[in-house]
Amino acid sequence: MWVIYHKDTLLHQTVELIGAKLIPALESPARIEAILKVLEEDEENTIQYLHDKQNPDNLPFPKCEPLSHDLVQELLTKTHDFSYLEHLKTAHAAWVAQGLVEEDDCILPECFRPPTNTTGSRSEQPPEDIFARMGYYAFDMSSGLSKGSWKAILASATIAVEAARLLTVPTMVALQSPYFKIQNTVLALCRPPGHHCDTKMSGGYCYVNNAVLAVEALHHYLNGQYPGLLLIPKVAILDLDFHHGNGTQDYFYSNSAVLYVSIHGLNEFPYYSGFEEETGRDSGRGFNCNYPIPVKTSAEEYMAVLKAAMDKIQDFQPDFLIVSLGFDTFRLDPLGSFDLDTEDYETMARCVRSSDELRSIPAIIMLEGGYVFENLGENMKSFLKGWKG
Ligand code: SP5
Ligand code: ZN
Repeated sequence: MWVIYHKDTLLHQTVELIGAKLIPALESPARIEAILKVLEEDEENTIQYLHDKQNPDNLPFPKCEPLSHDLVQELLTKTHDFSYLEHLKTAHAAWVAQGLVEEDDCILPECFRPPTNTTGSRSEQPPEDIFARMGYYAFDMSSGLSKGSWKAILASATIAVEAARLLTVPTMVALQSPYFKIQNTVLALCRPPGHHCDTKMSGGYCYVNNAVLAVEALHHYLNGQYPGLLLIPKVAILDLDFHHGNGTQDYFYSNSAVLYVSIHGLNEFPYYSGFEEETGRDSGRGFNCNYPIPVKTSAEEYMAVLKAAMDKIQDFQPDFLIVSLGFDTFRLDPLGSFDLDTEDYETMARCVRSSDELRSIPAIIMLEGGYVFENLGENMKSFLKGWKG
């Protein structure tokens, strides 16, 4: 398995309000470290360390079009609000400069913009006050910013874009590499996660929507490869995180070239989306599919739902598949309530790859949530075992 990792993803470290308690955020660097450790132990994995600028020769694929930082910026500004990105980049330093917090502190929103405030244009605008801006650009208290957050957000975005590049490496160039072995899956170790983020609001530990970026990056690379043609690939996004990916759904809601399918906890965070009747808008109607399922759902019940979801995806005949994978469906997860155990992830992945057709779709497995870091590595290993068949 090709695995993409960047050490800067570890730089983001925040606190969050759960219940009425301020605690170190469950979405921690330890999550990635735990997964990476297990992946590194298996020599069948090829881990691409994106930060390893010194050693580009250990890549098993040709560096035919190196990923540029500019491209990540371009795709970010294409998909997210510019002032929002500026805010993510500068807010922490601005608070420190104004003496509101110490450099090692994390900053959190205080006051959100009430959706019922319809008094006029001023309330629509981001407030001048940097303290107030945190609430304008967030929808919950799980989206703090630390000193290293922006670097981590950028690294996470870069991993998503690189995953798309690796899936679209031009075949002719690729075949000239003695190392090349055809792979159709890339595992993107994104952190922070992305699926709760829309174009201008962070929440649920998400700041930039990595799945959205990956789709845009697929467009970019495909069209760069075949100039003159406008290729619009069909992309299916299968969201297996315990929580509904409101941000991803929202972004593609009117888009018939992207099918969003999500299985998630009924009446759970983010609470205001993820219902069955959300099926898409305008030409996107029929291309959004939610499967909210109740607490304590067993592995057996879960797999039956997943089977239905995979039938839907197979009917769509996608050119690419993005799996937004969260391990907060694990039975011990503090934020989830399904009853899935480590071996169930193998079954889950087998189900995602249960036909020749499904197996042939080039795919990005993209990390979203999952908070029992002690079990994350084994759960990922189990999923990849089922994926490889
Ligand atoms: C990426 C991701 O998994 N984000 C999830 C963020 C969830 N944060 C809020 C958790 C609130 C938990 N409250 C438990 C209530 C259970 N009914
Ligand atoms: Zn989640």
